[in-house]
Amino acid sequence: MTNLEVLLFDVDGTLADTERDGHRVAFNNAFAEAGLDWHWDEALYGDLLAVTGGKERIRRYIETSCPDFSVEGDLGEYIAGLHKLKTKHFKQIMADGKLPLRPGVLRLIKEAKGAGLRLGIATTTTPENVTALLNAAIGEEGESWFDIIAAGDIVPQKKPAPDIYVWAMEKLGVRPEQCAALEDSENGIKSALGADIPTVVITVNGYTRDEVFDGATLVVDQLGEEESPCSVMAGEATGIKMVDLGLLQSLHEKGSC
Ligand code: XBP
Ligand code: MG
Repeated sequence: MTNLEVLLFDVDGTLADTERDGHRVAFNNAFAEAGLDWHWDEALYGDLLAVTGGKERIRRYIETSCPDFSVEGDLGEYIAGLHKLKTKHFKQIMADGKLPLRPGVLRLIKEAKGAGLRLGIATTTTPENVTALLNAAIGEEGESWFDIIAAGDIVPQKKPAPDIYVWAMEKLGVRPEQCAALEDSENGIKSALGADIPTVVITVNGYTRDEVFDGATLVVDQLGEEESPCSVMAGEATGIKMVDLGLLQSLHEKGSC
């Protein structure tokens, strides 16, 4: 049996509910600033979330919804410029402080840190976005609570490829059996399982509720707090109010025996 030593957190949808009112709005603000008449409503954005990464998502939209769109020069450079604008708007939305951490996230982070576990981030989002979210939601010391921040284009292939988890574990010098991943999406769990992480807890959100989480250790609606208990949707944990370190350790023990 291998002890649980590291918690690896996804960001969007897991640490905070950032997609609908954060990223989606930032994309639309960037389109407006660039003089484009594109608008991603909630339903369209839900479909586009199948593609991870903002630049990749813009390209998919052009290919599927605006096939005649053309620019002078290189399309990849144009998309990169548009995506920079989007990052600017996302950071502003974070600085406005309207998107808090999801219930139970801060509780679990503090508990794990206090117990001497190491923490990491494994996300497809741009590193600046992670900094902006942690600064706004935790404070300037937020980033320093994490021993590794693995984000964005540092790996060639984004989730569902396992690369970002593999990269984070290599930097931390740990094996998958020492880790648990916290995710919110099908692309996320595929990535974590593809990296051989044995314990994967899913907290669903409005966009991912109906996705398939085969191989998940536990699926809940949120990590939960004393005053807002979680609901278990799949996994061996009946009657729990929240996902805490003790629960993660016992699930990990069972899974890695
Ligand atoms: C979810 C994503 C991200 C963001 C956009 O990331 O797919 O791409 O929606 O971020 P996570 P960028 O792995 O944290 O769930 O526009 O910065 O690429
Ligand atoms: Mg996510």
